[in-house]
Amino acid sequence: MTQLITETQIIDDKDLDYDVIVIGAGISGLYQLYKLRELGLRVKVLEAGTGVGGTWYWNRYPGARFDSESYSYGYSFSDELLKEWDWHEHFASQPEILKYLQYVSEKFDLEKDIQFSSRVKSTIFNDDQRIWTTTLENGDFFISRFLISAVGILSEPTLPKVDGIESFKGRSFHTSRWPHEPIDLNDKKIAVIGTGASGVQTIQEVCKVAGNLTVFQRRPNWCAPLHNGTIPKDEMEEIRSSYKNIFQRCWDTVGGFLHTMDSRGTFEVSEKEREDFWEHLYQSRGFGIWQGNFKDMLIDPEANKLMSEFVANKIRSRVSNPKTAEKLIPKDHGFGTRRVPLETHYFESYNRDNVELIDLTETPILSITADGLKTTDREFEFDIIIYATGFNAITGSFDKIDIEGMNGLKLKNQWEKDLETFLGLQVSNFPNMFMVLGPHALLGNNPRSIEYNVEWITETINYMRNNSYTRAEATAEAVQTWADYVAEQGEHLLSNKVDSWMTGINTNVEGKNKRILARYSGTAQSYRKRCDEVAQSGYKELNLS
Ligand code: NA7
Repeated sequence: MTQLITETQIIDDKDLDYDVIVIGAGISGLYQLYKLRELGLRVKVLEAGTGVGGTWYWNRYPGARFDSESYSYGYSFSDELLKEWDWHEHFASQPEILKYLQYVSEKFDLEKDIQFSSRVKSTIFNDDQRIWTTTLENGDFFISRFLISAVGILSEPTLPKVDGIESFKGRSFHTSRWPHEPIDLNDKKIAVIGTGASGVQTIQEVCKVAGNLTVFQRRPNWCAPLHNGTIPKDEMEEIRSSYKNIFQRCWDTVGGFLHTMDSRGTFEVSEKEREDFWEHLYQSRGFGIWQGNFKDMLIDPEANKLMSEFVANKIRSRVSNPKTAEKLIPKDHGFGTRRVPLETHYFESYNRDNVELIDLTETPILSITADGLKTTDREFEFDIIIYATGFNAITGSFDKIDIEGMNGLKLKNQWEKDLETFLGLQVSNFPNMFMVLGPHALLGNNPRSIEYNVEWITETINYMRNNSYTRAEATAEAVQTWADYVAEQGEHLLSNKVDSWMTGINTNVEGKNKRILARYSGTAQSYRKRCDEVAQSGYKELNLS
């Protein structure tokens, strides 16, 4: 009887506002919309920004650009798009990337189903009716069968936990909240706090025009040369004719990059061969030095130590002041165990007269003041403060939304206890919610992972509709098995033994001080194999009904 009542309460598809609500209009959300439309579904994408682009809409700081080769990062799904779009740099800058995503959106007429300036405040699942009710900050709400988060893994910026941030009289910006209008940096006294990938890109650009640039560094990162270059028309034609191979290569590598680990071990070659290989990688474009190094470099501490010393010597050779050079060499983690920022004359920035490096481990920041910043050692005056202080990564954008699943359970609370998902795509207790790049999904060269995630989710929804299913919820056993697998795959990696956003650490966020496995760190092949098996078995682990 209960069963019958529950059945009759399930809201009919025609009474829904939409079949699917997608949160976010970045690379994930745009493609998700495109794919769901192919199924003939009614989809609404809710986007907080005023335009498409996600990460590439928000991160407008000077110098923002890809660290993956442009042609390996764009969408692969449309031959027409590949034919039409020309990349102008091997590693495109933010304005070009944003233009690309706007082009995609226009070409496929996506905007008509995207509602901008619409930040989602809450979303609640009703199990009797099998619907999600998603409410915006302005109070508008939408009822849908499915909810798909496409919120990005690095989209919730965090500021340092120091006093006085509000009191600063000059202008200040987080890198990912850079204003849309041009900012005059010429001859200004500028501070950059933070030396991750965003800080490095900002510093090497801003130093060229600033009157004075003071860099506040807590911990240095291992950076390596990007070796960017323009792509002349004829080279672009060559790239275009190789797209099939390019995407096949990305499909075949463990992280979806064009680079993959060398089959040799560090100690299987002579010292000369090793040095020559590293020199070659250091002179080569992109992530090869990180993702295409000896196969044991990110696993074997001794191999990693040797590689780190190689890069340390490069830094020493590029920075004139030996004391500054030592400060720029990481001492608390080995090369490649945190995300490697790729740089262009970053280290040479510190040879300029207008650039000063402040080591916050020696003289921590006490407060931001009306005129600038105060450390334990000095007071500084600035016109502009740039916070390149990172993100509440992976779960931050979920935490920002009040997501309520079965029996009033909040996603935030569930994940605070155990950060667990099924394939990074679903969470138990949150039926009909799918995630693109959720925790423990495949990361790497993200657009490659995004395309795979989006296609898997689309197929799943298609299967449900074809079989008249209206509810999908990952079983607790399936979630546990995936959590165990993620733990096992991550065990041997040195990167999981250091503090970084990849291990869930952010000193500016309450409770994010304990290392966890925030990402899946196995291979793309084993990730996709597992997802494919789930689909082929008729989604048993999703408990469809
Ligand atoms: P990251 O890589 O998280 O870097 C943030 C930087 O800010 C890092 O150097 C931090 O030092 C520093 N930081 C954070 N909080 C503080 C405080 N309170 N005081 C001083 N310094 C601080 O973020 P990014 O935006 O650079 O890059 C994120 C990802 O985007 C990147 O990995 C790419 O995948 C693209 P710490 O190392 O914590 O000592």
